[in-house]
This record gives sequence, structure tokens and C-alpha cells, in this order.
Amino acid sequence: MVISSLADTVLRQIETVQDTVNETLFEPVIRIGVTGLARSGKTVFITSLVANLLDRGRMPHLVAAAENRIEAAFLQPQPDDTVPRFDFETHLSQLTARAPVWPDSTRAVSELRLSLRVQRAGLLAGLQGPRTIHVDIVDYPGEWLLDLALLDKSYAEWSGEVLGRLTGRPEAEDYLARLAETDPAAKLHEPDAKALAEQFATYLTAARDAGYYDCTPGRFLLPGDLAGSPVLTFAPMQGEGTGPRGSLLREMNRRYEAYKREVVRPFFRDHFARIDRQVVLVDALGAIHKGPRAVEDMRGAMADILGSFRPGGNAFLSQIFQGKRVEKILFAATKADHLHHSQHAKLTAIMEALLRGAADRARFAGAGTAAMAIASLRATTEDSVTHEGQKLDVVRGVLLDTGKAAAFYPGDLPQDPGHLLTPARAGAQSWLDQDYRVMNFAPSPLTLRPGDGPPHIRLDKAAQFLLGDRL
Ligand SMILES: Nc1nc2c(ncn2[C@@H]2O[C@H](COP(=O)(O)OP(=O)(O)OP(=O)(O)O)[C@@H](O)[C@H]2O)c(=O)[nH]1
Ligand SMILES: [Mg+2]
Repeated sequence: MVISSLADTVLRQIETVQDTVNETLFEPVIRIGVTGLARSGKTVFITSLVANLLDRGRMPHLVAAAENRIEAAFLQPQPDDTVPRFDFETHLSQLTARAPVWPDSTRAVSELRLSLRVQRAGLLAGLQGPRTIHVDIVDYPGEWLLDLALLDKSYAEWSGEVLGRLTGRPEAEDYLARLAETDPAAKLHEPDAKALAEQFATYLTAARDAGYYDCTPGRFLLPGDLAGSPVLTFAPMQGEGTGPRGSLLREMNRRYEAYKREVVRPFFRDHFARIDRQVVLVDALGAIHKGPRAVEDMRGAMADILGSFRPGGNAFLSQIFQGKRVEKILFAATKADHLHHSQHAKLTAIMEALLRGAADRARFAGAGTAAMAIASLRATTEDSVTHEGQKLDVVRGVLLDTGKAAAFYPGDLPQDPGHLLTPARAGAQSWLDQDYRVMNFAPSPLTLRPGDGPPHIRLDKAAQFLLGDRL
């Protein structure tokens, strides 16, 4: 008896020593990817999440914070020298200024490292000191994710699919007209290639603004420092084979392959493959406002995004992931402060139904997915008003365009998500029962108590889902 308990103790001591050594050498890093299409709320989400992890007064559902186990949180230089730093301080000072403004659009990958010194939970708490966990947050445009599908497609296949979708879309008329005047087999004349690519990029931007999510190549929407380079100067067209040598079609083929090689693959290899946990932000209310087609498109985009996280779903990805996988994926409907809380459960139910549909379509079976409705930064307060004899739960805020205070009622979301998703799937043109409205609110001026981060809705639950098990 004595011997075995002695041996136990020794063993445990050795384990403890090993743990300590391991951890000072390899402090754990959790890499969280934050993505979403343009204006979905990525920058505000990261800014508010980090601010609320630094000052944790409003994070009761982050268990480690509620248990007072987070001893310190601090920003550190990030580990990747070639990735721009997420400009946390500027964004936060804009959001918390006396006259607050929303941050400007961001157009590329950026990254921030937040380190947490955390006391262990449970039995080990007394035995060992706190440990440091690094949280690397990577912000990247969702448009870039959708390019994954290109890796498996030849130029001819991609062109065929894209042109098939374009037919009948008013946004595409100009591009299709120009294409009709172009002979793919003609000798390459650079101004023609450039004009086609520009016209196609104009179409993509209009299509995205109209709520279409199938807008590849993603880098055409956010060219950054690649603007004007040959890898972005191509467009879909169809002709005989790959076209005669020196022809426009042959060159389009070549540039498409160069785009995959020089733009798409490096992104997936250098950023995507290193992510442990992923947040996908979606402007679900915006899509519902735009109508059934936008909702259906959003479901398609969610399926495509989930598909890119499916282990073994893509040969190139399997190779760069090397058996590693993304552990958790959160789909969050942002800007839930546009709704009175009496409707939040309905928005969550819609998100959950969309996620289920997307998971079926992507044949994604992994555990570790969740759907939520959140607001990164609350810009409204709640109220009820009587309108035509009926009590309405509204939110009040200051309108972004006019600076006027207004009460806002977006419409009554259905109790059963099927009432939106079924007509969307069936290709309905508009909602049967009612319209849904959106408004853009200005951020409200804040007076924060010491220890409190900016006000939010369920950001702590999102943080618990993403990080909680590792703290
Ligand atoms: N009411 C409200 N509006 C929000 C919230 N988060 C974002 N918004 C609105 O959404 C807009 C876009 O938010 P960003 O965080 O800049 O979105 P983004 O995804 O970084 O956008 P890009 O950088 O352009 O891709 C903001 O300008 C706000 O108008 C929120 O929590 N509440
Ligand atoms: Mg941004």
C-alpha cells in the first residue's frame, strides 16, 4: 500500500515537472479565424471581443472569467512577421470616442495576439501556478474562402458554371454583352483582356451587393495590392479547348491557373490551414430583408464554407492540413441589437436551421458547430410602443444616415424557421406574409465603468464556445 501510494506521488511529481517544462517551452496557442462577407461585422466583432477579454466585467458566460480564474489579459506582438497587425487600438478608440463611429472597411488579412494568464480549474488549481494561453485572432475576408472551390476546377469548368449563373441576372448584362462581341480565339490584345476583367469585376461587386454569395474569384472583390496584375486580369469565357496559341482564351486559361497557384493556394496554406477554431459572421437580418433569394444564397454560402472545413473534402487541403482539423465552427448572426430580445430566440432558430441545412448539403458531420445570434457592440436600447392599437417591441437608436433618433421594428420573424427557409429553397421571389426592414444605426456614446468592456449581446457565450474548454 505504502509503496504504491509513494510511487503514485513520485509519478505525479514527475508529471508535474514535465508539464511545467513543456508549458514554459510551448505555451498553448489557440488560433481563431474570424471571417464573413463584406460588412458582416468582423472588425467590430474582433475589437469588442478583445476589449471584453481585456475588461471582463460583461462576460458572465465565459466560465473562466466568471470563476475569476483569468488573472491577466494583455496584448502581445503577434508571431507572424509578414501579416499586418489588426489595428485594435484605432478601431476601439473610434468605437468608444465621444462621438463614436464605425470602423472603416478592412480589406486584407490581419492578426492580433492576446495572451491570457489563467489559473487552472478544479483539483489542479492549488498544485500548479497559472499558465499563459495565447489567443491569436486572424481576420480574413470570407470572399477568399469561396475560392477554395476553384482549386478543383479547370478554367473551362469554372467558366461554364459562372456563365450559366450569369444568364438572367440583370447585374451581368453588360458583361455578357461585351463577351458576345469578343472572339476568344482572337490574338490576345491586352486592353481587351483588361476591359473584360474590369467589366466582370463590376458585375461581381453588383452581384455581391444584391446579396449573391457565389462571387468568385474572391480577390476580384478585394484586390488589395494585386490590383491590375495579370493574376487578376482574367474573366470567364468559353471557346474551343484552351484556344490557339497566343489567343485571348489561352491567356485567360493561363491567368486563371496562375490565380489558383499564386493567390488561392498561398492563402489556404499560410492562413487557413493553421486555424484551430473558426467564427463565421453572417448578416442574417440583412439577407432576410433582401428576400428569399438572398437567404437561400446565404445557406449555399454557409454550405460551401462548411465544406471547406470538412476533413478530406479537398485533396489539396487534406495535404496541407496533414490530419489536423478545425475543432469548432461558430456561425453567428451579427447585429442582433436590431431586434428586441423577444425575437432573439427566433433569429437563433433560423440560424440553427440554416446551419443544419448547410451541414446536410456539405455532408459535414463534425461535432463542434454552433449557431448563435449576437451583437458585438450594442447600438440600441429596447422599448415597446403602441402602434395602431397593437403593442410592438421595438429598439431605439440613432440612425446612421440622418443622425436622428428613431424607434425601429424590423418585422415579426416567424416562430418556425421553415416559414422563411422553405420558400427560400423553393425559389420564391418575395416573402408572402410581410416585409422585413433593416436600418443602420450609429454606434452609441458609451460610459464604461472600470472593468467593463463595451456592451454586447452574447459575445461572452460566443467566447465560451470558442475558447472556454481551453481556459
Ligand atoms: N447595430 C450594430 N451594427 C453593427 C454591429 N457590428 C457591425 N455593425 C454594422 O456593420 C458594419 C460593418 O461592420 P464591420 O465590423 O466593419 O464589418 P467587416 O466585416 O469588418 O466589414 P469589411 O471590413 O468591410 O469587410 C458597421 O459599420 C456597422 O454599421 C453590431 O454589433 N451592432
Ligand atoms: Mg473589417
